[in-house]
Amino acid sequence: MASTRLIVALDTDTPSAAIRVAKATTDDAYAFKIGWPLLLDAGIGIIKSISEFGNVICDLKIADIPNTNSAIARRVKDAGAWGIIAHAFTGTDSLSAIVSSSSPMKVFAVAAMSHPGSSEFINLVAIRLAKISEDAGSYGIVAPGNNPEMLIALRRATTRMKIISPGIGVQGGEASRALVDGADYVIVGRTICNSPDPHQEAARINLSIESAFKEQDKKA
Ligand code: O7M
Repeated sequence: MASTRLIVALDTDTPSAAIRVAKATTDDAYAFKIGWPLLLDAGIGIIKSISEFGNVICDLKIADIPNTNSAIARRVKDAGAWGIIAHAFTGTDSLSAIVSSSSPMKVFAVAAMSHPGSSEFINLVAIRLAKISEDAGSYGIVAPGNNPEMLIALRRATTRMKIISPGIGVQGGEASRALVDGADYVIVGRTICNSPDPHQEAARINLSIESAFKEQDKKA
């Protein structure tokens, strides 16, 4: 669904559950994020299976030398992914290698994270990581939706790149707040995947986003 700002993280216990959630939320999601647990359980063919229901962003958080990064990116692209996620801390050359090997796949780089341990190192260099991401030609960055100060700072640091934000729901962030603070899309996993009705939960989040924007327009 093109107009939604919701990325559903398919963090389920089994591949069949991931397919079930993707099918149920196909009209609610801008994209589906799949990560290591699902890829290890199901194999790379899961990218094609989930693509039937929407854009797939493959979250491998790649962090290697340029040559290895390119080799990974090419395989993910050939498997049919719409987007890929890499770490920016490995430097401009490593990230540029992914960007060069990925087109037309979108590359998102991690600039800051949402868990408590992120304050020990990665978030201390977030603005530098955003600069590396931009210099490497990334399409977007990952920034925490449960850390308003960090999200606002990263939004100020980059106008060109899209921002996708996890940390919503279970990790304390609120979808509409993150979008107002500068995210372009929010990533939601457990709140949707563990719900007895994933479609209803995703629709509720989309509705809360819509009403927050209507409220903002009224104030403007
Ligand atoms: O909504 P949740 O908390 O159940 O899931 C959040 C998802 O976002 C989950 O797939 C995490 O791996 C991911 N994520 C974070 O929670 N925090 C981060 O800092 C970064 C990510 C992420 O997606 O990085 C690309």
